[in-house]
Amino acid sequence: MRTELLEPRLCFSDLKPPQADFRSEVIEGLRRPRKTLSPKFFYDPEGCRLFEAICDLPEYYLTRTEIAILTEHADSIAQTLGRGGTLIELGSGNSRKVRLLLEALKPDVYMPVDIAGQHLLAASRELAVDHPWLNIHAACLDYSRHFELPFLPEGQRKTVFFPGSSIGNFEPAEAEILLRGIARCVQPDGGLLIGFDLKKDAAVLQAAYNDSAGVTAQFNLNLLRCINAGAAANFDLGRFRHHAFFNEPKGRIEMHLRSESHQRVVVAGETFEFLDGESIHTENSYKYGIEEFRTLARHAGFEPGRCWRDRNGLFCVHYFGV
Ligand code: AVI
Repeated sequence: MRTELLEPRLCFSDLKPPQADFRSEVIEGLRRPRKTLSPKFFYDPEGCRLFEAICDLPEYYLTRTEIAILTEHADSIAQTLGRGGTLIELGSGNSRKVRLLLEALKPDVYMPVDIAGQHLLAASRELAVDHPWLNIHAACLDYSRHFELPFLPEGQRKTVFFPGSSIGNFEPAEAEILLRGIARCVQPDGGLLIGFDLKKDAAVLQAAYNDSAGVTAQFNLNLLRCINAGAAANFDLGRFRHHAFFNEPKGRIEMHLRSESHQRVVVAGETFEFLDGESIHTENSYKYGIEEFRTLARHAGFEPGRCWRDRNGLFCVHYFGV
């Protein structure tokens, strides 16, 4: 781990996994009988840019709705969480949402955690300018692999902020493991403030992942560009198509990249064959009922606290204690 003090109140720790792990994870996923790639690989600088564009799309209600909930209820959220302590944000991206809570929460330390190092650093620098009183300790790491934050200050109450329904991108069993890791990390008196997308009409969900401007399609296809650059591959982006649908029995949106023809692709020296119409499964986005999510969190060692929802019942921000 490399830790640098960049400014008096801004520290950066780099625990990013090596590039070799990216290649081996990609190859392992493509060797499966049903080809799969992890959605965590979407977020190179271009993927981050495209994701931010998705968040502003009219069909993608998630970000807008969560922001409205955080804005409207910032004070009551702060009352529930308490002031001070360490606020750890998982998948902090541009740190747009935490800005809505910082003045109400006044944490002693804010720790944004993200796998996209450049993006994390830029967002942390901007935040430091806008909140000169705030101690920021940014950590570049893959929180889906190991949930350990070794540099956390001892004896301070810790709250994890995990917005954006990113929990929905984990299989329920993996989500439980991640939540258990978070519960361990915030012991003995901390908690978790988490945003998750609620189950709703399939047409609304389907539209959110098939926007008319085609930004989600670009975001999905950009994954192949990342693999071309980072794993010496020769995917032809024109020969794959974005495909997203709501899988009702599983309660999730599935995103795929469908091969438009029978083709071969070389990745790190290994040849992979794609049949016409065969797909690479690139993302699941699980949608939960509130009780369903509470059950998951209880299994991971949390006690449900307050929750805040929008009037249309689209999205939920929930506090859990340990
Ligand atoms: C980051 N994550 C919560 C988004 C989602 O809705 O599952 C990623 C995304 N994929 C397509 N659009 C947005």
